[in-house]
Amino acid sequence: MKVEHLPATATPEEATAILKRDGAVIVDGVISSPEMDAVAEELKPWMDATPFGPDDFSGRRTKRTGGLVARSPRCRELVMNPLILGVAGGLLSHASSFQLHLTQVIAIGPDEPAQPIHRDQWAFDFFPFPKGYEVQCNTIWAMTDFTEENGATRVVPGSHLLEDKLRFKLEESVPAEMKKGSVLLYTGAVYHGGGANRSKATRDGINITYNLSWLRQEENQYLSVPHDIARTLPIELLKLIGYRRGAYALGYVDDLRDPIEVVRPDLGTTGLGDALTAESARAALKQKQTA
Ligand SMILES: O=C(O)CCC(=O)C(=O)O
Ligand SMILES: [Fe+2]
Repeated sequence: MKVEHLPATATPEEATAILKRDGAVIVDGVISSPEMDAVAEELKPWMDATPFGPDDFSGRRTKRTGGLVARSPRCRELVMNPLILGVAGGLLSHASSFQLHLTQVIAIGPDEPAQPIHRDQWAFDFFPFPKGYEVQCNTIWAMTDFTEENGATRVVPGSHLLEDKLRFKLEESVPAEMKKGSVLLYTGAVYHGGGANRSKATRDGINITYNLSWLRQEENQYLSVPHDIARTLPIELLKLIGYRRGAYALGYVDDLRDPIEVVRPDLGTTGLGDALTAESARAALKQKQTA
């Protein structure tokens, strides 16, 4: 039992198939080590200014730094990565669209004990979603190498299809070991948790997650991204952070206006049916590959 690795040349379909089968998959080297160092440099002042967590679940030796769309142009690229969007679109294709759920650097400090094993979808007030109906596609980008010793995320492969509210011992999970620049993808239903950090250095990962557009976002993107910054973002990213309707009508503004009009009045109403879908994510990937 381990988390399967794919090369960065894998197609979204290949990664989605393993994600659906195992509840988790690692794509190696999605960006290079120097590219990740550049991301880390951009994030450092924000991470330095972040306090440690307030409770055992957040981690009292762990720092969680959010607001990454507003704070880090390089993280916007990670959020919009075509391969990742293709996988998210594939996993969540049973709904009409998906959106950005949260952005958060998770820096697990030395001597932090393991986080309790959990499902991320428990954030939705522990609603018992039907088995196989995934509501989230999650990523953790390795900012440092992830090793069992330094607190690599622990995963219970295949557990996305088990009963809800189970309790697992750490020995029943495996560490998602990977190199800096690699990405762990895992579903909202798979049981997992941050590992214990027994090393002398911090384990840094960037948690970027996506969820179905009819659910509430964990990180409030409208308040985390000031309008002055939102105005400057690419349209596809604006839509992804929620400036569009989810399903037919969710999230409209006053007289049935498209929410994107509020920050980009120049665009006018783009109408219904403009949501980011698995299909549009795949088309964007193809466009990038042939460019
Ligand atoms: O940092 C990690 O490896 C995982 C953290 C996690 O699962 C969470 O905070 O929900
Ligand atoms: Fe989690």
